[in-house]
Amino acid sequence: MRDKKEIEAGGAAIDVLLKHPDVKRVTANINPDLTSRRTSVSSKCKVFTNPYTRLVSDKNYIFDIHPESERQLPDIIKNQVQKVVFEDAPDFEKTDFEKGYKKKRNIGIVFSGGPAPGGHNVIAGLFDAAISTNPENKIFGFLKGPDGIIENEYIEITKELVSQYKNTGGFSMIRTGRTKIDTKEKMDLSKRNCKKLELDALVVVGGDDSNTNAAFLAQEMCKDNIQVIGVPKTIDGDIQVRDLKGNSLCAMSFGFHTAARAFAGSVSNLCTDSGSDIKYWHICKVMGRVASHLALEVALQTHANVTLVGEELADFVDEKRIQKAEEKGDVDYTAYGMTLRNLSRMICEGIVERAKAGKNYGVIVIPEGVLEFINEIQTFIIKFNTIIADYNAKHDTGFHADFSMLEDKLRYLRKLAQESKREGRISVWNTRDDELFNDIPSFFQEGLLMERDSHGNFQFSQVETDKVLMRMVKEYLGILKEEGEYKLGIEKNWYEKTMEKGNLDPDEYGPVLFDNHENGEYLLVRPSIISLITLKQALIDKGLIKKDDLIPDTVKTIYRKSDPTFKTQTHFFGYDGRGSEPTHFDCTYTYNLGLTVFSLIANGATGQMAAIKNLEFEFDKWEPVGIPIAPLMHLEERKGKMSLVLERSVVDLNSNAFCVFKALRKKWLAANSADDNYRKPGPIQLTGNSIDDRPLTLVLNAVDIL
Ligand code: FBP
Repeated sequence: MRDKKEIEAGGAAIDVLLKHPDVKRVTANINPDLTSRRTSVSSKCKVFTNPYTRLVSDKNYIFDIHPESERQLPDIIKNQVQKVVFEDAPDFEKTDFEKGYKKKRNIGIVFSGGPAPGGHNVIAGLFDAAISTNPENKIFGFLKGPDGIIENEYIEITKELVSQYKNTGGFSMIRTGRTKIDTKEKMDLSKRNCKKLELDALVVVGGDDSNTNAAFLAQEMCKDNIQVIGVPKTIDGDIQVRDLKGNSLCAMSFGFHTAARAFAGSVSNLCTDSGSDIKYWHICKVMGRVASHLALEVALQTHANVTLVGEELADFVDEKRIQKAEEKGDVDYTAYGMTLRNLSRMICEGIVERAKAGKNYGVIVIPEGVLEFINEIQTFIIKFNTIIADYNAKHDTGFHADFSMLEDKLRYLRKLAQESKREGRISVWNTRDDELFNDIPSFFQEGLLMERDSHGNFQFSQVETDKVLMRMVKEYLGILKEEGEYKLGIEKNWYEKTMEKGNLDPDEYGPVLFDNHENGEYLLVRPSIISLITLKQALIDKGLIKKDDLIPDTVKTIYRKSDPTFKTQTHFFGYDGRGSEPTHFDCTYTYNLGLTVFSLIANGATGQMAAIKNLEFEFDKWEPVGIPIAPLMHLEERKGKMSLVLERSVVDLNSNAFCVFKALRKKWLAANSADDNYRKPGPIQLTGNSIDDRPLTLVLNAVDIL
């Protein structure tokens, strides 16, 4: 054994230690798991086993085309769904088609928006297809997102790079960014740089905003013969495409499965911890800027006790408030949606029910974007988007630069409200808005007023939604305690044993202490007993002790046990899942997306989004397609004005996945003496039993019971 001091002092011994093969092996960046990931070969859809593919337009898919889309995207609006098929003509290789297919191409690719596991495999698939078709083809990766196109920053993708990053998570190979190419100047620079690189095609791997960008780039670069192809990326799962008849063309964006599985893994571990230590409620906020697809999938994967689904909350109508208002003859039907107060009460119901069954612990899943579906908050978000956009349109410096402190922002809002009152005009911000907003805790006010992202989206991930909600939950639980409603059920056996140990008769005290002494498995202290004082009074009233006696210690112990403390641990799952190593599903999906991209390019498509149809079924049913982007667009409020954007897909409350969740959530709440129903999704791996896993949401939605 070497002298420890010698090692710590950085003497000669440390060099010897660092050179030891075991030390080298365990401190290397590369481990066996990474090596096997990098070398794992993805299966190809059958059509890609052929050297060439063709595109066949399918007129059966129809979309509800927005007139604004027709006006702004005239050259790509008539695009149709294209199926990738293989050519089997015997003299095929001698045709012009082959020459066109094999011609030397330069293709640029860019990642745009948040990372999503599987992106590297899109590049790998595109690279492999391009090089195997013509070894002279070149793929260029624009660096750090759309800024790379605007600033002409790129690298050439090589075989070595592809092997280094294949099947690994993140977008580290070329990085990503959120810049939007939304001005003439940025568009001109992009076009100039694509031409400088002699690009035949540009591939935009991104979410709804980035595919919107892809459509505008396709329109703009049509005349220059530069094709633009989009790829549906986002862990949020909100790029899902169906035609007007409900036919699914893209059941899920890539990255969703991995992120959901990563979140579910952590949430499931917390379920285990919570059920072991039985003292915490774990509050798990999971990413998903708007839609609650990730939260729903995590619920299906883990059976957490309570999961909120934003889309369901948006559907909520407060009938009681409507009735009260009707009685007063004062009904404003737009003002009876879900409020933060309603929501906190709904959460409390679950907590109180479980407590009655002796369970003062559990796991709650909250979607990051839940506020978007809360009527009162959404109104604030929309109003602020408009106020900030109006201000920025008139000032060189911008709203956030001019009003850096919350106080400054509030003062500006107050000024707007007072102006509108003084001038007696309808304004986006009036004194009532100001009053309501001033009731909100300041950290939350700050969150609602913070800077929007480059696409004008409200940055939900930066707001401590969970903190806001939990503060309200705690407050309401306090009220319920005062009302004697929030009590921890006492196990009958434990009660009897404890009383006998304290030489007291459980049957004598039981009816005085508990509501359900006769038949309860978990005994509930009477609602009128809410303190030691009220406890003593109850014992005196029933003659169990005298006025001057003390409450027996055993009875005090039992009472204290029935008085729950609501202890929480909050967690945010988002960036971790975005950076996770992709699942087998996402690896295969994205590699085939890359192959599809090349087929679309080699066959002259532009303004299309590469997709794989039938993802919800087994791999041999997967069908690569090109989906026209322009017909999927509609008008939405962005940065305070209506803009043409790709429509996001939110959770369908009639889908099988949601209906199953709704039917089983009482079981998963497990507010009874039985065990919890937690499910363990297992680790993310490329091999093993789970390799055929796909999102449970997709599996359920594909079940046909008719
Ligand atoms: P994309 O839509 O670009 O895929 O990003 C989605 C997302 O991961 C959301 O879930 C989250 O709200 C947001 O990115 C976080 O953004 P940022 O990386 O800017 O913090």
